[in-house]
Amino acid sequence: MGNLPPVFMGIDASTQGLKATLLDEGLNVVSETALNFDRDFPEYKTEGGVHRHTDGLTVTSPPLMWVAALDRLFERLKSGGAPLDRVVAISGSGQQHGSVWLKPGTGDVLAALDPALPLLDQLAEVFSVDESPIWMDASTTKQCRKLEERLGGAQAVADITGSRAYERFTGNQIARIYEERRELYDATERIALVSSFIASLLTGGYAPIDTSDGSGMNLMDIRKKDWSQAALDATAAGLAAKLGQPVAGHTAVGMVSDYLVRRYGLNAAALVIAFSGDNPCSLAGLRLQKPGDIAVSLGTSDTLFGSAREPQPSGVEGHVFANPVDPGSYMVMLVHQNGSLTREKVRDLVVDDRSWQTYRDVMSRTAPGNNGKIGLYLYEPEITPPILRTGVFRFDAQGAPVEAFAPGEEARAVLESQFMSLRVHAESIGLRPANIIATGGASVDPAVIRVLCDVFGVPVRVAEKADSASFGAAYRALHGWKCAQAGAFVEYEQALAGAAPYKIAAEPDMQAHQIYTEMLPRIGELERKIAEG
Ligand code: XUL
Repeated sequence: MGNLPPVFMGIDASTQGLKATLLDEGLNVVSETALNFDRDFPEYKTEGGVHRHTDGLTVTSPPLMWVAALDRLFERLKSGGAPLDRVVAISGSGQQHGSVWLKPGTGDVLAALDPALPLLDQLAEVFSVDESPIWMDASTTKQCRKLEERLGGAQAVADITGSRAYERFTGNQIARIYEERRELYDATERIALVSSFIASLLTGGYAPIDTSDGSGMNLMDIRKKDWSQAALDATAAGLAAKLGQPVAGHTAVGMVSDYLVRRYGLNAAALVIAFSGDNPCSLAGLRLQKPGDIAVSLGTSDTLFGSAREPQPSGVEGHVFANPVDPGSYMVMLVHQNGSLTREKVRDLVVDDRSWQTYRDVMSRTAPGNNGKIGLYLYEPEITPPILRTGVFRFDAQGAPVEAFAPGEEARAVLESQFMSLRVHAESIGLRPANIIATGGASVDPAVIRVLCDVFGVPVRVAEKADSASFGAAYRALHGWKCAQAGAFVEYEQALAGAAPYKIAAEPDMQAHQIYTEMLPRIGELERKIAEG
């Protein structure tokens, strides 16, 4: 490679597509390419990258499609003149929880790939389960209850694995296949996650699961960062041997295969750094490292995540994962189902022109705290906290239900209750922000940011880049490479010292913050009342 500047590559295997991002050492994009499964691979007949089954609960994707997409991704990079010969490290992000089931001998097939042929031609026969269960699958309630029963309840499962039993979590998906299609389980040598599967295609051998994505399986002891024997035993017999040993997210899991070097001209010295899940990669992409740095992603649903020193898992809500860029801390994540769609519904009720500008004017007729009025807008069943009842629930300052609010009160109420609820539940699993980075569609709206900032009482910065998972994957490639070069762990912050700081979008008004802090207990109480009907 001579003295040419190094390049770091991130591969993002999301539900809907596959993307590559190549960065230089200054973290500038030098090349990018993206494929969409529905559009670019119509032969797999996916919608949004998935197959929804007729039971309404089972959701899968064909793993062979991911193989075909990796072929095409490298072809495009090569034909587009991407500097593949300068890539010194590759890492990646995968949709979490999905599993890839491989027949005995797949490791040997991967090690002996013929560079004259695409991967697709050589890997068509390696899958013992040809439709991979993915995170959207909700078919495993029975297996979830069984796991909780066997381990001593939801809180006990959370205390070990970081989360109560969730339908989409891989262990419960494995349990279902073990129970209902035992012959397929027995015909499987290795169960990979989407992340570790793509890494395996790059190294030409079974790549380990990283502890961060491995935390989304209900199988790992999050403190020991190794499989929990009790969880394995409660899931399926002989499972440890099929999973391999998990490794920390910054670990170099191998070199790129001879296949990639010869077929696409990849640099033979390029390291593959453990792939991880998309949410852990977003944490890396937003450069959250210090406990107290919290990201709030304001999308269809709102996600709040950050790093925490001590795990404080809940048997009701939220997830604790291993931190992908800091083996000494944890990643905590909450998903709030009623996010942007709910805000937009309220906006359309309150302002005729459906604009956020008018919304802001209407909202400014009221003061922070809404004179004690609280409205909970649950158009969708809520995940955090779990509330199946839908509807709009409005209360006066004394907590008595009321039918309607004035437009200004309504406009304010939805934002205040959403963010006060996020704060209540973040605190209940040990997240206390010192800084917030807002991202996602609604993060550009000053009214939204104002309330978010005052509720949490900390400065809010805004990250404009939408695809934090792909950047996170490339940043993790750089981080893992620096650790490998140093022969020791290098702090993530130090590895990314060249990154431009985020701009502050709002500083908190501490008087408003005090009002919200006093209202917090009422939010928790009203949520409990609604959940109980
Ligand atoms: C996280 C989750 C999704 C997937 C796909 O628990 O299920 O965010 O990772 O993005």
